[in-house]
Amino acid sequence: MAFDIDMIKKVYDNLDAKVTAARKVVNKPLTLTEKILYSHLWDGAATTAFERGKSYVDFAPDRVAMQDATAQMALLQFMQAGRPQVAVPSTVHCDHLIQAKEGADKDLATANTQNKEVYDFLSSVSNKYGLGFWKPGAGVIHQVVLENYAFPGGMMIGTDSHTVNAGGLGMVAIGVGGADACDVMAGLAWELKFPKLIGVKLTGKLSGWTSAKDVILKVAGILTVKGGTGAIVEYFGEGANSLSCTGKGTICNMGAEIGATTSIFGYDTKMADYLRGTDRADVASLADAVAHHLTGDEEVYANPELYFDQVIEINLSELEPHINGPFTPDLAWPLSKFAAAVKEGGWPTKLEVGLIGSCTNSSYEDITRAASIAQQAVDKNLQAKAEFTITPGSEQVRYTVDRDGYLKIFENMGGVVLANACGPCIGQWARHGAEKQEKNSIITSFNRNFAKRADGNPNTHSFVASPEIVTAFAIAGDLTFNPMTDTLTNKNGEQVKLDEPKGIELPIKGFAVEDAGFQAPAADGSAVQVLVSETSDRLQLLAPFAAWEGTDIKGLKLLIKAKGKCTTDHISMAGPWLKFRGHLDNISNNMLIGAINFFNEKADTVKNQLTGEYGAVPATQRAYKAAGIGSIVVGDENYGEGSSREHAAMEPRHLGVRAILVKSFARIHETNLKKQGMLALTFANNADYDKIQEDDQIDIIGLTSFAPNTPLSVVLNHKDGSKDEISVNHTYNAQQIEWFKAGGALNIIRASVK
Ligand code: MIC
Ligand code: SF4
Repeated sequence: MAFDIDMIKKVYDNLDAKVTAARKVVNKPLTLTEKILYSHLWDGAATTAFERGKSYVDFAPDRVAMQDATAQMALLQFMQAGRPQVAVPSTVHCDHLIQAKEGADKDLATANTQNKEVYDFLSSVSNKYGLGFWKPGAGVIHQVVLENYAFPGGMMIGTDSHTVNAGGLGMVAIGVGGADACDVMAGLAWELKFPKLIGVKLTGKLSGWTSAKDVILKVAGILTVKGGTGAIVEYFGEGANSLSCTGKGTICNMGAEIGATTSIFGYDTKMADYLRGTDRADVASLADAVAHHLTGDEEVYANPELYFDQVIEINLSELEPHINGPFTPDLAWPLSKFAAAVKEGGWPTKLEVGLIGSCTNSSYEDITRAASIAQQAVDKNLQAKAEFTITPGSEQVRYTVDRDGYLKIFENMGGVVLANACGPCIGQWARHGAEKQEKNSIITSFNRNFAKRADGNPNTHSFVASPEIVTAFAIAGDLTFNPMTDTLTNKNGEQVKLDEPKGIELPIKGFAVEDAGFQAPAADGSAVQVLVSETSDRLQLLAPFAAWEGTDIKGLKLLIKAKGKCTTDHISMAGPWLKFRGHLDNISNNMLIGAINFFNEKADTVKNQLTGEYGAVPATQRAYKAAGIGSIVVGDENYGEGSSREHAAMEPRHLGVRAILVKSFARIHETNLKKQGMLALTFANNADYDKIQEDDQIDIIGLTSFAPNTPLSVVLNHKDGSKDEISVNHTYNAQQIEWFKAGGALNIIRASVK
């Protein structure tokens, strides 16, 4: 930790000078977001006022966090960067690879055996290059980061889209692909388009059944899965100050679901309490001394419409609990309207499973509020009708809630406590009977609910809500139940009503833990060996991608024209595929298998233009690759929404796809494609999507004069001999064009090492 407190001191020591410099160039009152961004400029100099949504800016993040499923690729890239040690404090967290099946102990033991090779790899790379390593069972990255590393006014990048969770502790924390993390660990700048700013003013105060989760469920309904793209969401107002620090974390966490670059709250007493409660009184004192720089200027919050690009106001006193879904996190239903929506939508009313926990909702407060509902099941003689699981976010939270008797309460209600890991949230759920693909409903306190995500069954209707609402629904076993108004029949045949949840923000006796699961790196790691077996099917050293051939790219086959939602879960599915995250060739066998082919409305069935036959997407692409023919993928809006996994960009690159042409991209995915040397293009005219035909041969023209802000042309050579020429846009800046030419950003770093 010493390393950290020194780093935090340095950030705070420089803050005043940097904010003052920013004030001069921006020349108006500053939002919190601007203060943090300007104080983290690469080289430190705030020389110009950046244009929001336009200027590419180089930043110097304070730390890097990576989870096991993305760290493998990030570190395989870092190993090629030729650096002896990471340049900024960095950590690896083993959380995604643990499958939920029988309960915490057994599942953890199984994971340790099955993933041994990967854990050994991550632990030895961490040891060698100076990264902190959090062992399997220590908890989910974002909860562990909030408890140990996040600090107000800091900047962090992480190889996971929910890195944004640390905004709850006043940090600009942003999800990125592994290649970006590799750059920062190698001591290079990190580039981001200066974001737009959305202000959310919170008035009033939460009460009763409503919780912090409902704020973001409501915001998701307002902004939709695309509405936050390219923007940082800054929360403020008296309502914000009344929310617990972990509640703020929940709100920021799910900001990933509206595509926001990140979300943030200003430093306040709730954050100070949380820092002190998690053994960081030293950080709280340092933050107190610079508190005025750790929140937006008063003028900004008094007249937000003058300083933010968009302002939303939510009155917490009037906010209802929300339930979002199915299949998308932005379909927001206030509790009072949900039962009708379920009936109208024809969604299965019987609830099969309620799942609480995950990185989104695992705080002491969440657990105690949910437990106050679970206790009533016992006290009021109710039999929980649905199955119920709890995935604690960290060993520290698990140990503490166990000590304080809360896990017992869930067990008494019939709940199963799973390992401190992602588990069902990322499809690491050996759900009994899921293979039958029956239509069914589940409700979780997680953040994402895309088709197939939790259990691989496309017919599972997954809904997202707060832990206390999930618990109440699990007791009722019925999606049309409204705990605020309805009664339930207990074992004695009596009608009983659930009382409002009650929670405790921070443990009265303090947090405790026996073994948090942390392994510090060797002081000198130069002698540590990192071994990757050539015959491994889990790990594969990376071979450099080929550089651009220097000409326009012609004769590309259309691999797939994806229809509708195409998230990173559709492009590179998680669940059973997570085990191949360190082996590019093997994981490429899942490429786009979830995407729906526009021409036949089927998943994983595309026409092979060489044979005329229909086959799986990866196999078809491998056939093109074997024949030395490139291809192109066409997609719809917000392509690559969801996760930060760069596999969704590396797989097509590895298999020979040359370009992705879509109506619009999600931020992280677009950057990931650029980093890997792919062409990420958007239709200048969205209606041109309709011109793409199944047997098209496609040329990309203009590459020899590829330049920022200059569209390229795409020629569609149709089977009947006719042609369409369309204009396509891109957002490459000069540096990113160099990545494309070199065949990927890593090739440039590699060249600089030699
Ligand atoms: C997710 O929630 O989808 C994940 C799994 O945490 C991903 C990262 C990954 O794909 O490994 C994310 O959100 O970035
Ligand atoms: Fe893990 Fe789910 Fe959180 Fe992603 S969203 S980090 S899979 S718990």
